[in-house]
Amino acid sequence: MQARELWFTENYTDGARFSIRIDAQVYSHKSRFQQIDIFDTPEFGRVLVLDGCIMLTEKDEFIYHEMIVHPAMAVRPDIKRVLVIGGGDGGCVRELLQYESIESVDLCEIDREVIETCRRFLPQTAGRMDDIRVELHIADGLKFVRRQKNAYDLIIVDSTDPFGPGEGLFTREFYGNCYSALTENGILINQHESPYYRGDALAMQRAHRQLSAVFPMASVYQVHIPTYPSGHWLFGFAAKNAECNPCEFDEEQWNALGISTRYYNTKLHKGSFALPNYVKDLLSGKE
Ligand code: AG3
Repeated sequence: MQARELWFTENYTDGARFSIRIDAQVYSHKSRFQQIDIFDTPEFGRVLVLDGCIMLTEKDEFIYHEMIVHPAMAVRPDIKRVLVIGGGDGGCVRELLQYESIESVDLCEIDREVIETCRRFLPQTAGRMDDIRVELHIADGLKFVRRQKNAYDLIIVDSTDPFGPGEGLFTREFYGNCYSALTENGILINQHESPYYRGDALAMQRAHRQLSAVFPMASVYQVHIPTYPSGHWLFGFAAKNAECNPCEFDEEQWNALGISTRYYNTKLHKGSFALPNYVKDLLSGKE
């Protein structure tokens, strides 16, 4: 008799889906905010799924977490105080802690159960959240950031898609509060959705519009993440200083830090800001 195969499927659109074969369902629970699932898979290792959307897999999370952290750190090596909003899996925290120059990392995650679940089942990302430099805040990022003024050199918005608990993290009001929470030359990095499928592209256009309304410099860079819709994903890079150029930085200085990365390097950093024409058109509102 043939063993029954189990598959997890994320629906991308009415006409496209992505499936991964499952060895075992490790955890499944509905928290106050969302459905949390963990699977073991032969192709991607352990996988974290929130509300039916893949958040990370052990095999490709390094791409996302390196690229959401290192470009800002290369451009502003003097960053000392960092706020991560979302990011309860700990992947951003792990990458940030590679910098000895960072003094504190505040992690503001709305769903305590995401942190607890990742600590239990995903040590690869969550393993460094107990570091002395890290402070956990279980709170709504929207409200948390409203109370901070001139407090952070870098804010990283490591959110879910703009539905459910992540929705408020794509609004102009939120970006405005981030602006005030940042120090003078502060930088905001956010997960900026995909330009490819229509629904994702609309969300990413809206995010760019709202960010550009608040920050004098709002740009976008791209990254390849095999387990996200279309594999083509964007991050936003916004700065309070209009003169900030995310492609102008001292490559040698970053390389001398000896930070270990499997995806990021300073040449790729520069290249990732070169965008396809259709993405440029989407961003300028032409498409
Ligand atoms: N943040 C979620 C990215 C969006 C994925 N979307 C999707 N699969 N439809 C990931 C958090 C990793 N720290």
